[in-house]
Amino acid sequence: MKKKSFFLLIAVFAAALLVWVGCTTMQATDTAKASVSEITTKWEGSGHADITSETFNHWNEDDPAEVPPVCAKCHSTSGFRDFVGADGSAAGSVEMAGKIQDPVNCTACHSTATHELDSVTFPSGTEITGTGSSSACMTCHGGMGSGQDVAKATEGKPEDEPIGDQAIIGNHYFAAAAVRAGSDGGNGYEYEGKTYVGTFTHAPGVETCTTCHDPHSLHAREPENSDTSLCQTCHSNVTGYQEYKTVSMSKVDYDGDGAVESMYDEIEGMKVLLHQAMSQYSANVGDGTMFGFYGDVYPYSFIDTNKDGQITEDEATFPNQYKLFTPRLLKAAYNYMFTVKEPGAYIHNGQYVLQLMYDSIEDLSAISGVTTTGLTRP
Ligand code: HEC
Ligand code: HEC
Ligand code: HEC
Ligand code: HEC
Ligand code: HEC
Ligand SMILES: [Ca+2]
Ligand SMILES: [Ca+2]
Ligand SMILES: [Ca+2]
Repeated sequence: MKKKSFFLLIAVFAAALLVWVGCTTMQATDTAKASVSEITTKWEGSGHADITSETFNHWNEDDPAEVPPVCAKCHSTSGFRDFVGADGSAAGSVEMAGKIQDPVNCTACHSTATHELDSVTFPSGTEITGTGSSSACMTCHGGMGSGQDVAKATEGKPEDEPIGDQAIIGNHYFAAAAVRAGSDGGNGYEYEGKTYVGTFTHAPGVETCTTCHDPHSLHAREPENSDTSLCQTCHSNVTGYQEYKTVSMSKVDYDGDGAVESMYDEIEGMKVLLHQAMSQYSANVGDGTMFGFYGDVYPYSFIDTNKDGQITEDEATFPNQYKLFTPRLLKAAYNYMFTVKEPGAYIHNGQYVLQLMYDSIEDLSAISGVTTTGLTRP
């Protein structure tokens, strides 16, 4: 479908929806409701409406050109409606392949079935209930894997011997809900004998996906009748998204670089240390082939051919994939990717990803030589 006619269709549909939402409204408020055209404009500018994104075009060349049921829940509106049962099929499962170029439109989130949705089941198998209007968000942003997949792949195997032809395990992309839920969701690789923080509830007024994110623009909400940003009420230096990365509440030097920095920078520092630990560990086990991670190129896990501790573009090629994971390295790499592929982790649950990375560094330390001395575990 042409982009223009697609948006026209959305506009006509949106008008009808307004009446319907108006009659059935889930959360009636005193504040004047945003007009449907305002809502539609906001939505059009969001990633959910980006009909050109790889996310909605990845299967175009397949025969037949459709999104397989296992991917359709999050990669098409038709698949999401199938998942919630809005298409008359069973709820909680996807029966049919999804449509290509079918981004997250109004009818994904606005159906009786979606409005009634009040829980989410994470890939770990853990169910969280009472999730209200954030349920849809959490369903698509809950990720595709969990620490349990890593546990299964490593169970009973010697920690420091290559498993053999083992690719990196990740939990997919933008899994904000999985990170935010912390150990309540159980999606990180949690080491035995350690305890982990649960859901990061943040502060009153910004406790859920939909109180913090405008569900249509996806940006942070703009409080009504106020000149301040949603964040500024509590973080006085934050006037817009440029400053999110400067917020520092905990005032702890987690990464041990001698400076108390923002949560964002502490996480960045911990990431660098964990990458160092993983590459030095890999050089000291098996045949010494060095591992490195490169987030921009699938499958992200590569051989560091010149052993300089980083993967450059020339090394990030599919044939140069690293598949010599030992159980210990596979666990650490999972936690690393869990953090890297959720760029908002510093807002959604910084402490959880710091704990996971700290424990990964510690687990590798005897062989990697990178220790936790000077680091602080939240
Ligand atoms: C049907 C699945 C689905 C649902 C439901 C969903 N999302 Fe998304 N979301 C996606 C996909 C897919 C992307 C990536 C879009 C792209 O690549 O253009 C995305 C992107 C985003 C982004 C990144 C910013 C942007 O503009 O791309 C944010 C923030 C976001 N979603 C928040 C939310 C919130 C909040 C909700 C609930 C109100 C929600 N999502 C519900 C699938 C979903
Ligand atoms: C639980 C929801 C969910 C499921 C299930 C899911 N994805 Fe995704 N996927 C997402 C979200 C959210 C994004 C958006 C991330 C972004 O824009 O970077 C995404 C992005 C992608 C991308 C684009 C990555 C990029 O770098 O732009 C590809 C390719 C992809 N997924 C493949 C798959 C495949 C293949 C399956 C099925 C085996 C699948 N996904 C199942 C949620 C999901
Ligand atoms: C990713 C999910 C999502 C998508 C896509 C989405 N909405 Fe919404 N919408 C919500 C949620 C959640 C609310 C609940 C109201 C709130 O929390 O502000 C809402 C509220 C509304 C309301 C009530 C307005 C109000 O101020 O309470 C209308 C009307 C509406 N949406 C129309 C639309 C239209 C039209 C589209 C498509 C252009 C659309 N929505 C796309 C999630 C979504
Ligand atoms: C109602 C007050 C309030 C609002 C609104 C608010 N925050 Fe916070 N924020 C806090 C408090 C309190 C903490 C510390 C919570 C804790 O550690 O338990 C915090 C922690 C954080 C952290 C982690 C920092 C650290 O060092 O632990 C980040 C990042 C953050 N907020 C960003 C934001 C952004 C971005 C917004 C706007 C979208 C926002 N906050 C809105 C009160 C608020
Ligand atoms: C305290 C406010 C707040 C809450 C609560 C919150 N987010 Fe976010 N989220 C943000 C901000 C701010 C960004 C932008 C981060 C940036 O640009 O660095 C963001 C980024 C994102 C992104 C974009 C890429 C990524 O994964 O980092 C997605 C998707 C997302 N949030 C989904 C969710 C979902 C789903 C929930 C509920 C489980 C949620 N958010 C809860 C404030 C919040
Ligand atoms: Ca179904
Ligand atoms: Ca520091
Ligand atoms: Ca290199």
